Amino acid sequence: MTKEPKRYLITSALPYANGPIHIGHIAGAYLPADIYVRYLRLLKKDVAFICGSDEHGAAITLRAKKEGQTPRQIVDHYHQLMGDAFKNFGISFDEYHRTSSPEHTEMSQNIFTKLLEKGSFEVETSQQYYDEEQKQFLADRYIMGTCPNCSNEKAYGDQCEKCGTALSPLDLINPHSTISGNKPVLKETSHWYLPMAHHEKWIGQFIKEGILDGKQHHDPKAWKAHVVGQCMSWVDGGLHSRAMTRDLDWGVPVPLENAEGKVLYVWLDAPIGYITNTKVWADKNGKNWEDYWKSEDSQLIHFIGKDNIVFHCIIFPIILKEHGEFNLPINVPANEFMNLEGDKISTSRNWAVWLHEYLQEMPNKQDEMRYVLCSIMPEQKDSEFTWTDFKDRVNNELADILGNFINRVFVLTHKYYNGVLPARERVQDEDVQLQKDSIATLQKIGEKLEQFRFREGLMEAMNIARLGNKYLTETEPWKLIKTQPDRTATILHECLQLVARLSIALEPFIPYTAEKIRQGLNFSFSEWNDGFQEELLKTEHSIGQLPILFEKITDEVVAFQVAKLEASKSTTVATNVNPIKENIAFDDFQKMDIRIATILEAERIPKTKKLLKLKVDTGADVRTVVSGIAESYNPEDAVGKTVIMLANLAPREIKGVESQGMILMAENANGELSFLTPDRLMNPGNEVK
Ligand code: B3M
Ligand code: ZN
Repeated sequence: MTKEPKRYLITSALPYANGPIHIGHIAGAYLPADIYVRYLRLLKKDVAFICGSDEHGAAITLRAKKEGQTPRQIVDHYHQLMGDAFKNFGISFDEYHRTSSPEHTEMSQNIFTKLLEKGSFEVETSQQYYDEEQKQFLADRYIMGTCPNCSNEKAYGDQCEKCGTALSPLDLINPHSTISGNKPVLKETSHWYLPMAHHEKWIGQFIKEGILDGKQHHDPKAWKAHVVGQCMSWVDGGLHSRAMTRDLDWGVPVPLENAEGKVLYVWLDAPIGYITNTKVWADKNGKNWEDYWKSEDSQLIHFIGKDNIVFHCIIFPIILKEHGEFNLPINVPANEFMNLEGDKISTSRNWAVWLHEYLQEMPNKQDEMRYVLCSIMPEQKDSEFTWTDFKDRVNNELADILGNFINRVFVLTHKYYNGVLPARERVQDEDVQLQKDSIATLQKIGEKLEQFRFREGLMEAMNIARLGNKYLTETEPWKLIKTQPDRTATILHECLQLVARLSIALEPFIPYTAEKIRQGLNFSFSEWNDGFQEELLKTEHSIGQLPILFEKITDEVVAFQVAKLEASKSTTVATNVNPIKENIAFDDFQKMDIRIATILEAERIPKTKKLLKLKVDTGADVRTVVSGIAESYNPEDAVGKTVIMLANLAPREIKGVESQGMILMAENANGELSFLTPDRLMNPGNEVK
């Protein structure tokens, strides 16, 4: 356990291919893994960084149903979208494969068969919910009902997302089928179960003491307290058998005769995806995948979010151990959740910052987001992302501390030395101290990363820039250039070494910026340990021009993003829309005289809250219309508007005024009304058809 591993196998949770990636996912399972892997690579370790799309399970079939597409269409779309976004964001997977691939079917069926042969499963026949209208058994996610724990009426058959309790469909109060809305009936079916109670003892010891097969497997203190805590509360609560197969028509088929219509449980096949995808990568790269999964000198680490803890720390390890040949994880540094602008991130409510949209809206700002997400990574407790905080961190930290230091060093070097690194001429204590401190800081970054303390690691990296700024401010080389040019030369010499060291220290966190700095410096390096050298750049080395590192984020950008989120709130409420009305004949439609009109005058109708009396120009005449819009428009705002009206609605008397027609309005979920204004020049009387 203590011995230095020869290989690292690092995985990030396979995201469900039923929606895009958002920044909560990134902060949870992808960015920390990427930072860690980049660091390991800089240490010249042999590492495989494996991920891919999780393409099975009811989450996918549900989405497909909702969108009127096939599961295949859904997963093809999101696999591509997520893969591209990860790549663009600099998440440097060695492999991003997919669980709907033939390779994966083969791998998971082999593992299932091996366990079957070993007698690891028990067949149980039970009553399961069945939708008689749809003629299908209902997977856990297809059943909703009231959570017995917290009374949330929208709990799923496998989990209540409100209180986090793991459920089985039979636990739900008032269950209903999410496909038809009907109350399901119970019907008999057989499945293969993993009798987890048999494993309670060793898995408890594995989690709590880090002991496996009587040997110290890992240091349990190196695991996060919340991970151990969550697992132990499961184990202490007693482990129950869990079905490893499902009645579903989308998934890895159970490789047995007379198992038609049955597939592997998605939480059995998905983690096996890590194995499949390692093999896919290894085959392409002339490596042996088994070296990474089965050899004693390889270490497996899973990066995940906290909702996946039991699957990675209990269920999958049981599968791996039952199989007998695989390594178990040496650590599972799960993160907690990141909230967004005061609310839980939610795919279904569209309350999220989608990675692919961010990359589009803010091109070439990967590092700004990487920096902010790392700074607030929910390592020990939940955290929160806000756009104002994003702006502040980019402007006050990246631009004002990091960008500013590097920029000053470049400017001064070009100004006094034509971009050529001056020699150290008169070294003083503070110069020696600066190098010492920055080297010690680099050392600390490594230690933090090895402990999965990414926030602190990043803070230390920024401390190198802080050291530089402080040193410049205290030594004021621009004041010494006339009187003590030897001091100015020495100071800039030291500063340039610091900039080069920074370009190494920042590489795991903000690789795009680190590369830009090196480009500016005309500097390259080969490994992390190079950063410990004092003279990274030699005297007389020529530096180039520094590309712009960070632009300040403006208030407009913040306002745009916040407004976008707020808008998503009203669109999601609007999913409670009315069903489409019964069809009408085209003739009926043609009977209506819908036309452009202009509002000429408007006044409130006394003693009413909602009504305005309008004088409108229909092109053919000027007439009076009473309109219930006073809560959304003041009279003065209505005047002059070009609107759409139904001109041949039979006149009606409203509050003593005869209304000759109707102005057509749109209404949102909050009851706000909006005129429908044409988007190019239209005149009163122009037809709407
Ligand atoms: N797809 C859950 C998730 O995306 C699941 C993870 C699988 S990891 C093997 O949160
Ligand atoms: Zn609940």
